[in-house]
Amino acid sequence: MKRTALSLITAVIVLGLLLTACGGKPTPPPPQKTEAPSAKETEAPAPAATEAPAGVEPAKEIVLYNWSEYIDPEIYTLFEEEFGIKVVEDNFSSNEEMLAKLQGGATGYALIVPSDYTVGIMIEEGMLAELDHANIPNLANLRDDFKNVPYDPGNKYCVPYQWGTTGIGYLSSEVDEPTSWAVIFEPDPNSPTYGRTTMLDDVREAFAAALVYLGYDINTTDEAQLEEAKQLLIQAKAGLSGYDSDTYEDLVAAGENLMAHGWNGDFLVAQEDNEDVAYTVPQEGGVIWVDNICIPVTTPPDQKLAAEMFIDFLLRPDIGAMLSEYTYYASPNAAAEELLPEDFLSDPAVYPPEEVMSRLQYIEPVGEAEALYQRLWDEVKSAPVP
Ligand code: N2P
Repeated sequence: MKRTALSLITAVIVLGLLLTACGGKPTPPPPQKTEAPSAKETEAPAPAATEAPAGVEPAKEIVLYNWSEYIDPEIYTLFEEEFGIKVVEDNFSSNEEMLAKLQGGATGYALIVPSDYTVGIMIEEGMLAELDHANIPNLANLRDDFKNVPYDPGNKYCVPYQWGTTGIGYLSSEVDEPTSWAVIFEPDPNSPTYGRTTMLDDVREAFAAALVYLGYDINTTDEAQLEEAKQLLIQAKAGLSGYDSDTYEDLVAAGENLMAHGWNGDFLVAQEDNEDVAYTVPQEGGVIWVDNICIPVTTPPDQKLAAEMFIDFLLRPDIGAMLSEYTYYASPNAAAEELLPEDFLSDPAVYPPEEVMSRLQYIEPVGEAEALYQRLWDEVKSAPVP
């Protein structure tokens, strides 16, 4: 059992000390392409008051809008015990779903967890509140490179939550390691994976897989390249049992499916149910991402204060370690990393070796081409199975 194997309060601290002594440090992800902020970004509407007005009391309940199975529920219990603040969770399956919901006027979410490129979009659209760092002293625990991510320099709006990669998970007892995305994009009716494979229900992730297989930039805005990627995604449908971003790893662990496009940590957690579940990044490459915890600009001051207290709580070394032990995703928190067990820190599926890192790309905002991606994705989804 990976999730709760250790009593974090005790055993992990001992392990952490041992690790520090051995100098066991994972490889950091490469810096992302830095772009000068666009005119639009610098003109983004000023966020709402960043400091809670004097005398404001934290709200007694806040809602966290998060990806599914992306937090140890025990963290809510510990937070409520200490601060008397209840955290209620609601889930989304993609950045686009979360974004559309907020753009549609949904309020009531004090905390959201967008990926890197979506943070960029939300800052530009003035959708995020500026964080009051005075309420988040544990920001100091972040690893240096996560204190200055290009989409949010200086953690002005968000705090990195977990990071990971996108590749292919498979049942190693039934199929060979998929070394190329061809296993998805050139479906073979004679393969055992035919009809027992899923892809993420996620526009940018799906296009990234197709584009990387074609050898194109995963952030291309070239219409001809995107059209080619669309045709490939339609071709892949013949071998798919569906699109799924929430339960795909469980279906592989159960042997119902044999392969899935998905996120590394989800497959690693599924190894608890079936040790034959494995994860790989195909030779053509894959996606590297950082998810972040942020506060929507519409959040009232009492909820914003409670949300900042929760962010600070997550940044504690023991809570940060608890989070990564549960999700099996890498932590951006240096102090938490020191408490994580050696088998976690040395797992190449969690901390990709340099050879894999060199094949990974970040998804970035594509500006006006976002609508084009969405239209082509709708066409993929509605196309008949070839
Ligand atoms: C957790 C999903 C990970 C989010 N179930 C990938 N950005």
